[in-house]
Amino acid sequence: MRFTGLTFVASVSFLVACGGGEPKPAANGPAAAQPTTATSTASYKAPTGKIWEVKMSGAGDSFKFEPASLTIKAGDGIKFIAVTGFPHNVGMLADSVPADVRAQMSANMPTQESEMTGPMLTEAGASYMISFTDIKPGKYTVHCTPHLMYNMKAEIIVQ
Ligand SMILES: [Cu+2]
Repeated sequence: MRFTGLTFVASVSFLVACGGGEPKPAANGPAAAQPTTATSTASYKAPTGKIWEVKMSGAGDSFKFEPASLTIKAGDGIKFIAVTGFPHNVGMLADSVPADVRAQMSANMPTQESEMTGPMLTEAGASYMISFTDIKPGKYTVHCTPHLMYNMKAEIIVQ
């Protein structure tokens, strides 16, 4: 009886933790199966510099970030504010973020709906802040998922 029960539990753990991959010691459990070890090492770093504002608006088939290009300094923050034409969101274009920046960028984008994508802003005045503290200088692109087909994008140049 007892032996049968343990065997059953061990089999289930194996299926859940490994999903067909190579066998691993059951002692480490599902926590050890997380593939995102690089991402989990960074923690949120609040802005220490200027807070910029970018408006998100739209009507008809024209949706935009204003300004659509912004030059900031590492340590600044950008507050994206829905004005009209919502719902909007702010997603960091993954291709614009070098591999060695992703962990910190992701950590600096709280409340994500998917990787480096903020929550939906559904009313006027709703906002989403991204901190650029400890973000390497470079050119980053954000887009709005609901209005991708209208090319709703902005370029953030971090100096
Ligand atoms: Cu939008």
